[in-house]
Amino acid sequence: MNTIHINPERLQRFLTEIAAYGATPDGGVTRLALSDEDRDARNRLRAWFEEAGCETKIDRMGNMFFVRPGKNRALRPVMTGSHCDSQPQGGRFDGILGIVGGLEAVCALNDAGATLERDLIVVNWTNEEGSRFTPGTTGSGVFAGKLDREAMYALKDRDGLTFGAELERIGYKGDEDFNPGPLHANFEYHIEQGPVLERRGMTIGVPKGIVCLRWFDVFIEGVPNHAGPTPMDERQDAIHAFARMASEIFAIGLDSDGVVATVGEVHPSPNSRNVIAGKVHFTIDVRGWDETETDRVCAEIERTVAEKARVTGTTAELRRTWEVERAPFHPRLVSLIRDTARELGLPALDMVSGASHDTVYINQSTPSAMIFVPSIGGRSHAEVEETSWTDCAAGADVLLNCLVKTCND
Ligand code: HGY
Ligand code: MN
Ligand code: MN
Ligand code: MN
Repeated sequence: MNTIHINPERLQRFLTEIAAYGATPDGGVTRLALSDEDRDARNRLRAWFEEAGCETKIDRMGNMFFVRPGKNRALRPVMTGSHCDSQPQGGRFDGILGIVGGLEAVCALNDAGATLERDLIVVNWTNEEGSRFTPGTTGSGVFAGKLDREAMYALKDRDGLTFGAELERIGYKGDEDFNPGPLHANFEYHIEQGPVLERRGMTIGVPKGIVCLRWFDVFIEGVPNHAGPTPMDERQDAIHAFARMASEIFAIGLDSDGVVATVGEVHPSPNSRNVIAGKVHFTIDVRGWDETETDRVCAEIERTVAEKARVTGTTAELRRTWEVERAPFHPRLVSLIRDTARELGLPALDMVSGASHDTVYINQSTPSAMIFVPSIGGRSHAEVEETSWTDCAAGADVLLNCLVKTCND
């Protein structure tokens, strides 16, 4: 089959309509995993895929598999997809572009009357972001056998609601596991979420893999006291300790060789302007392509947390919450994406994914690779997240043609 093209107007319509689920006043989305907004978006996706002739399978983690039958159903299927959940005040493209890109590929194949050799499966993975229920990529992690389903069911959000109860409440707790057997290939189409492609004037990003990731939670204990009468040299101030730690964590990341370190959540207690804080819980996200350098940075951060607690008269417990090894993608599929972009006349750039994705787990058992398109201003995980419709369509064309090639080989 020569190169085939998606319908850009239909892709734009899908993306625009699905962005209404959890739309925020400033142009982003808040569609947290297992929320009502997530449920409603899931229902819409299911309707679209079933209108496009796909079978729907929902597993016990709420992962949604939309299957487009191939000629020979005994052959190993090809998979693509991403996640429908977002960050709080997140963007309209992160994750959902990969699912809607797969939907558009199905519709374009239907328009062409094309039946591929292999089944094509488009997935919506549950709770990729890990913002409401931590860790992230829980749906894909359980599917890949790397995370325990019962442990995930027991995860609690800040309101004490469990993952399992919320999955049941929104009606997406499947009663069986969908096991398509060994897969032939897996592609994830996603926005870059960084500044590289735009700065280099490139349309398609071809990551060689995803960085490794380490998540920590730190619990500082000081002595709550009155903000007025307590002499400065007699304070055991948990926010003071936090400030010293956070400042040093940033410096350690800045001084490292390619590792990034982020303090994203801070929860002081009692969080009152005239009380010296007794407690602070905060999070640390550390990532890098080089696992040795990443672990060196983590060790330095652990030492710094202990030292800043000591000098501020507080105590700090640092817990390792989650870690994922780096995911080098399959060279054959990376080359296929690069070659397909070239055939479509699209400038492509080899790179690394600084963001994590569901493919980090799928890649551990299935030949996988990802297709990136530029993020305007390099922004993501923010309401201003934006990718041009032209670039969305270009990336979807690369995805479609890679799916056709691998479904027919
Ligand atoms: O954190 C991540 O990298 C992903 O976007 N959730
Ligand atoms: Mn994402
Ligand atoms: Mn994300
Ligand atoms: Mn992701």
